[in-house]
Amino acid sequence: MYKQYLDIHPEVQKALDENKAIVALESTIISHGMPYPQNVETAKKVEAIVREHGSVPATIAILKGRLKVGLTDQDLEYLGKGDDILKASRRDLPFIVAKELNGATTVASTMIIAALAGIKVFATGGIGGVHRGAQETFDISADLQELAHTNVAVICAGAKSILDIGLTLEYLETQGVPVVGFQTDELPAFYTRKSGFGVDYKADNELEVAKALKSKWDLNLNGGMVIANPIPKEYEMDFDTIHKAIEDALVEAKEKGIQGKESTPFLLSKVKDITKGKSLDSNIQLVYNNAKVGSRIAVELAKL
Ligand code: PSU
Ligand code: MN
Repeated sequence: MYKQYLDIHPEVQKALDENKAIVALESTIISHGMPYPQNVETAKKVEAIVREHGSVPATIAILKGRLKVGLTDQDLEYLGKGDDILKASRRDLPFIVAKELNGATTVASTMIIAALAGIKVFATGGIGGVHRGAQETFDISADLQELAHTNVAVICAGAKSILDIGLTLEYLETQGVPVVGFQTDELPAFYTRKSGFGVDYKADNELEVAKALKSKWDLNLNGGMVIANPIPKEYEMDFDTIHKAIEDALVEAKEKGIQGKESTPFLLSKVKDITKGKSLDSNIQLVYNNAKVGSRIAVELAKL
């Protein structure tokens, strides 16, 4: 049934047929997470890095209601520039598809579409989580529920402190989602390598992650896994600088009454302005690093 909604790029379909390594990539980061033209340049380079490390990239988005798995450069350009691209999480999919609209997929909806296509590994920058103040606002990203249920591994750079990292970890524990540190005992905090929070397990290499994924899914333990890969040291931001920028951005969001799906894009863009673009440079580099590790994990998984 669902197949009639999917457009799988021939290169991705070939890789699926031959059981080759594939890495899914999201599009909210392109349309709502970074400014033009850096967003499109980054999206193209991420695909190139995935290839360099042995996997086929499959960037996911919804174009005129079609669930696209694998995009052309023109599609990427359109997602980066277009002004009619909705941020599409799980709850948005039915209407975007039925009304034949355009949607940039979040971590949650990218996982859904990747799973429909049969892709098991997905690399991105950061996942959504439990927002600070969620005790009152109830702002908890749908990404966490998706991780609880959908069988896709997500390689990210940890949780940034626009979120309540402690509550995000509690939520993931309750939902049975393993949080794995890639070559680290400490959960990275996106722009920085340290967060002050530990991970559940440390993986020393890609094969270890692949084996744990295979065990999880062989045992019918449905759901995803968070593989937290720290930003390379040379691109890390100063902890106090980024912390202050995030605090200021949060104050402004509150004053302006920003909420719901606008919250994450607003905070990312404010933090970028406050840091005079430095946070964007870090953001781009950590995504590249995740594309590399994600690609290598997919290669190992395809061999098991
Ligand atoms: N974190 C980033 N960049 C992003 C996002 C998160 O550093 O672009 C996007 C991802 O697509 C993620 C979404 O799934 O924001 C979470 O949004 P929300 O909190 O509204 O669920
Ligand atoms: Mn939210």
